[in-house]
Amino acid sequence: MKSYEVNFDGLVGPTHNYGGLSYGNVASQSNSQQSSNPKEAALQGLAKMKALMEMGFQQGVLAPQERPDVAALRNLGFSGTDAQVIEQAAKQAMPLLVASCSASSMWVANAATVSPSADTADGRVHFTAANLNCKYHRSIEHPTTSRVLGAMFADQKHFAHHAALPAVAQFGDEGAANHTRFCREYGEAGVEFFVFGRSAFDTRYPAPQKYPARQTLEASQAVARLHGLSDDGVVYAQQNPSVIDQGVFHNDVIAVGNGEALFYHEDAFEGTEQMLAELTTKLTKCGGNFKAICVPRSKVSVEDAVRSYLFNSQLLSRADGSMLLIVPQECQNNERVWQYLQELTSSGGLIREVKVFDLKQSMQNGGGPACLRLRVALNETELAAVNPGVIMTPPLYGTLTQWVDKHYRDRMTETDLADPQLLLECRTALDELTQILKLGAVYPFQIN
Ligand code: SUG
Repeated sequence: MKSYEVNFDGLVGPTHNYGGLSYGNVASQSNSQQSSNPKEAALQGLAKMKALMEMGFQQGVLAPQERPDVAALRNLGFSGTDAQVIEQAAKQAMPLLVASCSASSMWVANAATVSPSADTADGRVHFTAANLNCKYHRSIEHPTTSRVLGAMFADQKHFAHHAALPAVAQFGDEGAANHTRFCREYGEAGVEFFVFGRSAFDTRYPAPQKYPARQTLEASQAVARLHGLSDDGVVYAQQNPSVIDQGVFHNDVIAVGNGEALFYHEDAFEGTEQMLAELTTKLTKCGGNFKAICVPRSKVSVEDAVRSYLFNSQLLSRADGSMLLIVPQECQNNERVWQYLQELTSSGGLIREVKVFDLKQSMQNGGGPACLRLRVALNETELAAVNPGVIMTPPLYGTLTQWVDKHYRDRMTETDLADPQLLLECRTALDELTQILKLGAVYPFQIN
C-alpha cells in the first residue's frame, strides 16, 4: 500500500504578535514589542503550503486557536463580560493579556507527538497532545489542540488520541519538535527518535545552566509507552545542554530527520557516537540503512545555526530518492550558512536541492519552516480517513487567502490586544474557518 508523509501546517492566527514570551528563544526575546503583521504572517505560511502542494507533496492545514483566550483569563480571576475581562487584564496584568493573545499555536510541530500505525502495538496512528508546560502562553494550547486533532483525525479505527501528559515541569513535553522518525518507507516500521533536554528524576544527566530544558526524558518515555512503541523501535538521546544555553530551545533548531537520514549539527547531542550506533543498529533491523549528515562547527557555528534556522528546515524525499531542504530566507542572508548549503547540494550527496521561503513574520518569534508543520505518516487507507476539509487543494488555498484578506489586520501592537473589538473579529473569523475546514465546534466560544 502507498504511504505518505503528510505535512499539516499551522495557519497563523489573527492575533499574531511579538510578546517576548519565550525566555530561551532568542528571536522571541529580541523582537519583543515590535509591531507585527498578522495578515502577512498568515499569507507567508499559506504560500509555503501552496508551494509544497504544487511540488506534489501531501499538504494539510491545522486551524489556529481562539485568542484572546478569555476562558484562560477567567481562570486567573478576571471576571465580568468578555470585554470587561480583557479590559481588567489590560489594566492590571498586561503580560497575562499578552500571553492569552499569543498566536503560538501556529507552531504545530509543538502540537503533538505522532506515531504512525506501522510502529504502534494496536496498528493505529497515535497522537499525544503536548502539554507545553514550560511557558504559560503555550500551556493553554493543548485542550483546543486535542479537539482540533480529534476533528481532523476522527476515525477511531485508524486514529488514537491521548490527552496531554500531567501539567508539571517533570513531564514537560514539546511534541514533535523533539521527535523524529527514521524508516525505509513511511508505511514500514521505523525507529522513533526522542530527544530530551533533561531528566526530571535522574540526576546523572547534565542540565543547561542558563535557559530551561523544555522536554524531559520522562515525558518522552511516557509518550512512547502511550503509543505502544517497542523498545527496538525507539532511541532516546539528550540534547547537548550547552546548545540549549545558546538558544536551541527545541531539538528541531539543531537537527532534522527524514527517511533514513539525520541532518544535524556536530554539537547537537550528548553521546553522539553511541546514539548514532544505536540508530544504525535499530534501523538496520527495520530493513533500513541509517545515514548521518553532520554539519561541522568549523563550517556553521551554533550561533549561525540559531540565527539562520538552518536545521529548522523541512527535509523532504523526492521521487528519485534524493532529498530537498526547505529553508527560511534567513539561511540565504547568512553568508556562511548559504556557502555551506551550496557545498552540500553540489557534493553529490543525499540532499540535492534547497528551496528558500520568506517566513519572516513567524521567524521573528523563533518559528521556521519545521516549526510550522506537524508531520503525520499515513498509508492510503488512513489518508482517506482524514477529514477531507483539512487537506490543502488549490480551491482551499484560494478560500483561505480570501478569508485571511477579509478578517486579518495588517498591524498589531500590544495596545491592539486590549481592543475588545479584536475578540469579536477573531471569533467571527474562526467561526467561518471551522465551516471552511469542516471541523465542527472546536473553540471554547462555540461549545460553552
Ligand atoms: O515556543 N515562540 C515559540 C516558537 C516555537 C518554535 N517551534 C519549534 N521550534 N518547533 C516558542 O518559543 C514566542 C511568542 C512570543 O514571544 O510572542 C513563541 O512562543
